Amino acid sequence: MKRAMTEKSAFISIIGRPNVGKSSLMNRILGQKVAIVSDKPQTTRTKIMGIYTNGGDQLVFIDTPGFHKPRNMLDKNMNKAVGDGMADVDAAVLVVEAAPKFGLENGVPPAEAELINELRRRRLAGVLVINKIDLLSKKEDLLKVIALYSGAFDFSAVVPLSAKTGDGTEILLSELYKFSKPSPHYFPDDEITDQPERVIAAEIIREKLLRSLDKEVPHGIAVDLERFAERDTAGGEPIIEIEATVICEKESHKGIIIGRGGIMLKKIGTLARQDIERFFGVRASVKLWVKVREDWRNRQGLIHTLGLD
Ligand SMILES: Nc1nc2c(ncn2[C@@H]2O[C@H](COP(=O)(O)OP(=O)(O)OP(=O)(O)O)[C@@H](O)[C@H]2O)c(=O)[nH]1
Ligand SMILES: [Mg+2]
Repeated sequence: MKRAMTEKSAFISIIGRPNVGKSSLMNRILGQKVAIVSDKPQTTRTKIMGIYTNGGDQLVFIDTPGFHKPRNMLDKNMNKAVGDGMADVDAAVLVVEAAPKFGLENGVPPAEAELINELRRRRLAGVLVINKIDLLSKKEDLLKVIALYSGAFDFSAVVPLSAKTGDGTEILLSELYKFSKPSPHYFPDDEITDQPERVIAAEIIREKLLRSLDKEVPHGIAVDLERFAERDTAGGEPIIEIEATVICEKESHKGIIIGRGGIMLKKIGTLARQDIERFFGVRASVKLWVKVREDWRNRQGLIHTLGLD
């Protein structure tokens, strides 16, 4: 059968400082959560592909870790993933906040300035997304952000939106379709991410850890998925069995993660199981252990084992 539509594709990377809502935006466009989200900066640690197919158009998004000043080897790997995520794309979406917590009196902040330099160096087209407009109380603030960034780079479009409410995302999509070129789709039309199922499961567990823990504990956490197996129960119902080790940096952190009488770890396991069941559409069981690996974020071998390079 011949296809009536011409297929068009574009690769789009999503860049910006930590916590501005890059992953939220990609999830919102895809209509499904493929990248985890939390209120802690540096939630995303590797580049994550999200594939959006709408009729003849296929937009392949690359969500990247928040670009920040590196403090350890993991940070350096994360910043490198940002660069890798900008290679061979048709355009980049630079995400900033509508009402940033820091002032803009001193011009474009260093993280964004560096990313804009990178756009120039790579001769990449950029679309500016001003996210979190639902939090905006003063319209003038938005105008200031627009003026500041428009003066710093010739963006193809400036789109204020809210990844939370979905307001403005259609406008963004209509701008991004402009980068599509006639080409067969790179991925099957029903595929939405390049992440293997076991990575998705590990990430869901890490999301629950990030959301349940505070202070310096979340940043030093990794999840090592040891078992991901699908089997049928005696009743013939499919179930996914997951066993994972939570890696942390200090004995004191281990205590916090487990909680009094194991209550915290149990809560995290339950929250993760519920999300895993929702994502995969079958029952799941989640068993968690906690291990200390001192300073793992500076050990390339461990970073590699955990798939974070
Ligand atoms: N109010 C509001 N909150 C938002 C919006 N978009 C994202 N957030 C919140 O902002 C926080 C960070 O969102 P993420 O999507 O994880 O941000 P990110 O840019 O991917 O962060 P990193 O992966 O750390 O770089 C979360 O608490 C989100 O719920 C929005 O449009 N409005
Ligand atoms: Mg993210």
